[in-house]
Amino acid sequence: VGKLSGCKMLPDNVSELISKKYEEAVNNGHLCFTESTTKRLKDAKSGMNYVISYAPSLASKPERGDQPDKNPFAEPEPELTVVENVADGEYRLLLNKFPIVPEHTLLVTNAYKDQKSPLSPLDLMTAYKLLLKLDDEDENKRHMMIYNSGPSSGSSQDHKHLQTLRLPQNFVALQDRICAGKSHFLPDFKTEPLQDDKVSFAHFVLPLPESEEDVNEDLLAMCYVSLVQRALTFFQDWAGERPELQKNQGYNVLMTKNWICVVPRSSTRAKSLQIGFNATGYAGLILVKTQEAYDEILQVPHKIDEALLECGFPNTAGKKQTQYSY
Ligand code: B4P
Repeated sequence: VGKLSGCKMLPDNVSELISKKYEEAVNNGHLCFTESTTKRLKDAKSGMNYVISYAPSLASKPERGDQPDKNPFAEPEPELTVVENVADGEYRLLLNKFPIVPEHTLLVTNAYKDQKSPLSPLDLMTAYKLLLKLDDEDENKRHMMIYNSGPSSGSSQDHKHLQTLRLPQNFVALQDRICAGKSHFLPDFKTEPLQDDKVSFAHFVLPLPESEEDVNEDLLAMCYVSLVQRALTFFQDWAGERPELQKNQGYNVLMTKNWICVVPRSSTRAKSLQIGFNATGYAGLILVKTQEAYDEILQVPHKIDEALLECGFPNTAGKKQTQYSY
């Protein structure tokens, strides 16, 4: 288990620590990696790139793992613990016990916090620092942090956790495309966050500063708050038609070194394709567990866009916040 020196957030060699712990956990059976068939697709209509991971064996997995009533993060398994004290004991860095991509990690709060609680400036900064340490331009390795918040966001565990996973090699996510060539900015009454009008679902994106020295807790918190505020507006706006959304306000946060994105969610599962999405879906990474859904998607990739809309809200590109806000 890695130890921190001084008041550093994460050990310098955290990437090596993850690889070593992952290999050990796979070998000693503490981690259940699920094999999947992956297929890259492009939806010509929305312009979205997809990586479909087809894992039929997950269809029979119980939704909350093998012990549904237990909080797995109250006493995490030592065999999955990579760093016990992250950011002065605020978090633990754990390996995901049930990954479909290798070395998928979870930043879990040590004290119990609710997964519905907003991300704190320290949550955001710790995740950003982890991304900096894991990304490797020479090796073409990029990672994404995701936070599934609220019951309609795809989360299955209520103890606060931020996930970090490696993006597929050379994958261009929707957010990469809309941030290309754009400099960092904060939205104000004149400027809205970026949103691609070709996809059907609402998503709010901000480019992060190119230089990591310009990124700090305050900046990340301001970006996050301005994006979440727009997501909350949707629940307010839809209160008449879908009153249950007021109680179950769910959204996804996605962050790479280059951008941060918030997606308001209206449900976990799409009835159309019978598939569920967590945050990864809104970057174009789609986990499929049934042959029926897999076949339908291969035939008509655009069905994913429709399913993502079904689980989100309609795109508001081109509209000022005042036109859809309370
Ligand atoms: P949540 O935010 O609550 O839920 P989730 O990631 O959507 O995964 P879920 O559990 O609903 O499973 P799903 O079939 O969608 O995160 C909880 C996390 O804690 C999960 O990662 C879970 O594996 C992990 N966990 C549970 N018990 C644990 C324990 N005892 N110790 C350590 N970790 C524990 O997805 C199946 C798997 O594929 C999940 O790992 C999910 O994160 C991953 N996944 C889903 N879509 C993906 C995609 N497009 N690309 C790559 N990975 C993807």
